[in-house]
Amino acid sequence: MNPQRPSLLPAPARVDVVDAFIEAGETQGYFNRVQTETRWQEREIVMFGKRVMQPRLVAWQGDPGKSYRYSGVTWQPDPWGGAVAEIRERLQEHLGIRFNSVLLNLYRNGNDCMGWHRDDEPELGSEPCIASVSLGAVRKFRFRKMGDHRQKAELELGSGSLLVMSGRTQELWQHALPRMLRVTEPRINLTFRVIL
Ligand SMILES: O=C(O)CCC(=O)C(=O)O
Ligand SMILES: [Mn+2]
Repeated sequence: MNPQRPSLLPAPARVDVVDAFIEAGETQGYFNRVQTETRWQEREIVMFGKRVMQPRLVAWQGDPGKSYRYSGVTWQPDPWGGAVAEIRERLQEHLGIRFNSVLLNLYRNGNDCMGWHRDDEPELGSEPCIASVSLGAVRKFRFRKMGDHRQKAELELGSGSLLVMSGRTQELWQHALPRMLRVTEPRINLTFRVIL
């Protein structure tokens, strides 16, 4: 995939980026449709023993029965939204992978974020391929190596971009979406996954 550009992370991890997976003329339409078609939820999570609101809105869509444990909560998927289903078809054409679920995040502004984590839940299997499509505000995205946080990488994810994490990325690296307080516009991110 995308042989012009080498993987952002060294093997056996693998990260590929396509800047305009969704063309510029289509991104605003997709953003609006995904925003309105999705049942967004504001969730409470427990952090360091305290109950706090997650700093973003979230939703989960997928094939029936593909439930998913995330932050200690078991989610039953909502049905595929129209725009999200179209993006899933495009990903199948591009990657040859039929994703059966997607986690949706709505970052209302630069104050919303996602902390360091790995997408390494057992239901994703070993060496999962996770396809992340971004719409809206440009945000930084960071990686750091497990066991040696001095090894790191950073990139900007613009509207319409596709980031694909595969190989042993989830085992060896964490990723995060940091706060960017000067960002005032919202961003939607869709991480498509195959749940076994
Ligand atoms: O918003 C992003 O780009 C990252 C989302 C993410 O890492 C996740 O949903 O697991
Ligand atoms: Mn993640």
